[in-house]
Amino acid sequence: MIQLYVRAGCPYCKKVETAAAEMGLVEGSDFELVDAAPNTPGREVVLKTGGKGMVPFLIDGEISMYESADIIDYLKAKK
Ligand SMILES: N[C@@H](CCC(=O)N[C@@H](CS)C(=O)NCC(=O)O)C(=O)O
Repeated sequence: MIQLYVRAGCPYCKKVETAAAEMGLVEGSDFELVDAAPNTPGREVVLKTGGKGMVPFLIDGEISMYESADIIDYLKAKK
């Protein structure tokens, strides 16, 4: 399943979450939200996979990306 790494208080994360909801995507069945606040296991995955401590971050199998606009485009295309 697509994993979307986010943290509380991140407007770019909220933008992606809102866009996903507007597309009709459902958390838990279409994608999984993972807390990637500093000092969490989710943040470790983001750093290890993408090399930067930045959210939102999407992982879908071998594909990963940081930019919220890219993530939204990816979700739209994949839908
Ligand atoms: N251009 C990026 C900006 C992402 C961004 O600035 N994210 C902030 C949080 S809103 C961030 O990761 N800051 C570092 C941190 O949270 O540790 C996008 O549109 O996704």
